Formats: sequence, C-alpha cells, structure tokens
Amino acid sequence: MTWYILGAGSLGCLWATRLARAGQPVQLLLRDRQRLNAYRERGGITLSEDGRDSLYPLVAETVGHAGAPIQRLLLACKAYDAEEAAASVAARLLPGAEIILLQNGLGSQQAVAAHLPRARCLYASSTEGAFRDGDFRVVFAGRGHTWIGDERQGPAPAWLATLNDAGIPLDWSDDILERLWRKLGLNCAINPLTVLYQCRNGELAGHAEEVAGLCDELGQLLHARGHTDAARELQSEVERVIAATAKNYSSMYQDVAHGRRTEIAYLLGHACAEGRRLGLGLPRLNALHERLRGLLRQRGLPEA
Ligand code: NAD
Ligand code: KPL
Repeated sequence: MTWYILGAGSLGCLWATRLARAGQPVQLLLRDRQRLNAYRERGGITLSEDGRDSLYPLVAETVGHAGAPIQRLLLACKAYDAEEAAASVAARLLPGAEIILLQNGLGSQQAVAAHLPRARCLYASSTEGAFRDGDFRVVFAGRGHTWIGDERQGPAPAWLATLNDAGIPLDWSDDILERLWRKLGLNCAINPLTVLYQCRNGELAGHAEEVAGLCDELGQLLHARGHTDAARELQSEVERVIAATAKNYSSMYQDVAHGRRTEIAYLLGHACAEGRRLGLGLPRLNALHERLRGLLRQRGLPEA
C-alpha cells in the first residue's frame, strides 16, 4: 500500500524518508509542476540526521496529476493550508481512505474531516522536531513521539506497527482530542508570550504570575471541554516545559522571527473561540490574543 505524502516540508519529509528506507512505497504529492521540476533538480529529499546527510530519490508527482487512487495519505502541511490541500486531492481518495492529519493546534482537523466524510481522518499529535535548511532538505532536530487517534473512535489501524518498524515512534491514543487540547494549552501558555517578550522559553520563569493567570483560564477551558486531568495538570506541565526547554525559542517565536505566518488561529484563536462558544469569560486569553494580533499586524504578518 503506497503512502502518499501531501506537504513535503519538515515533518512530511521526515516521515517520507523514514518510510522509504524501511522499504515502504512512498509517493510525494507536490503543489504544481514548478515544485516538481525543483524537486527533480535536487534529485530527491535530503535528510540530515546525526550530522550525516542522506539523499532519498522518492517518486513524486503533482497533486493535480490524474494518478492512481489513494488509500493512505499523510497530510503534513500547516494548519492554515490543510483544508485547501485536502480539497486538492479529494477526487483521488478511495472510499474509506485513511488520512493522517499531522497539524498542530485544533480546528483544521475537524474542517478537513467535514469536507471528506467518506474518508477516515486520523489526527496526530507529535513532539518530534524537524526544520528545513534548504529546498527539499530536512534536518531531524529532536527525537520525540507521535500519538494518533480517531475523534470518531474505531479501532487502531493494523499498519501502526509498520510506522514503528520504520523508526517513527508512535502509539495509538484512545483520546486524541485530549492530547491535542493538552498540547494546545501548553502552546497557548508559552508561545505567544515568547513572541511578545521576544525571549527564549526559559525567560518566562520571570513572568510566572502572567503564566499562572493564563494557565488558570486555559484550565477552565480544558475543564469545560471535559479534560479534567489535563486541566489540573496544566500549570505544572507548563512550568516543567519552560524549565526543560529553557534555552529554546518556541516555534511561534521562530515563525515570527523568520517572517512566516503563524498557526495562531488554530492555537490561541481556537482557544478564545471555544471559550466564547462555551460561555466562558477568559479575559486574559482574549487580551493576549489581541496583543499578539497587534504585534503580527505591525510585522505585516497575517493575524489569523
Ligand atoms: P512546513 O512548512 O515545513 O511544511 C509544510 C509543507 O506543506 C510545505 O512544503 C508546503 O509547501 C506544503 N504545502 C502547503 N500547502 C500545500 C498544498 N496545497 N499542496 C502541496 N503542498 C502544500 O511545515 P512543518 O513544520 O512540517 O509542519 C507541519 C505541521 O506539523 C504544522 O501544523 C506544525 O505545527 C506541525 N508540527 C511541526 C513540527 C516540526 O518540528 N516541524 C513538530 C510538531 C508539529
Ligand atoms: O511546542 C512547543 C513549541 O515551541 O511550539 C513548546 C515550546 C515545547 C511548548 O509551547
């Protein structure tokens, strides 16, 4: 069964190369002919791992190409691109096709699933780290773990073991929404403040009261969503991550520093919208959202 990869960026390439070297058939779906030509000029994807570069000449085609029907797809683009990317491949999906949605935050997964009612959309949450240091070049920057689950329940797919065998450490989650909400809570308590204070994660220890206030409101939100354990544990988890990643710049900090669009709409934006829907006040989160949007506006970056 071929693994189709839509979104040949950091995580998409990290998955594609590991699957290919484990002998799994992999096919990249690129946006258009220009991207396909650029890919062919490079001769494949280069994975840089533990200081060593390896070239993987994977098969690639454009997403609009009338190719074989697709049963298994990894959608590895940013949350704000997910709906459009999924739509571009919808006509090729077999009924019952399985799609792994690798987006951070929440909201994009449900939007994609609503557009593809005949597919099985599985959501993923990953702590692996990768970045691009050139076109079709990816650096494996941080070992981590990935959880996959189905919001609509159903059994774990048999091919999960294949991913572990390919060196993609992964487990099935019976409550993937809880995992995604935990990660969203963490990202909302840390990432926006690192952008506003222009600091590394560790420097947030000097803004402990503000972090605690955000954790309190995020805890209310998690509790109202029924994730009581996550709500109770959030603040200590945030403090643990701030200490453990003290020297790092958050992903949102890095996006803003490089003039890239952020996934704010699927993180803080989603938290605030969900708070409104549930009738919660959440003044600190809403104020933080406004401050962050103001900063993005000043930098000429999208506010959502
Ligand atoms: P990325 O920007 O490196 O890669 C996304 C790729 O998708 C790009 O190559 C882009 O051109 C492509 N793309 C977008 N729309 C497309 C379309 N319509 N057709 C074809 N290709 C399209 O992003 P990433 O860092 O791999 O992140 C993907 C998701 O994973 C994000 O939600 C991110 O937050 C999450 N994530 C990333 C990491 C990481 O370390 N990179 C870790 C955890 C979670
Ligand atoms: O996930 C993160 C990110 O940078 O996006 C951390 C900093 C670990 C938590 O917000």
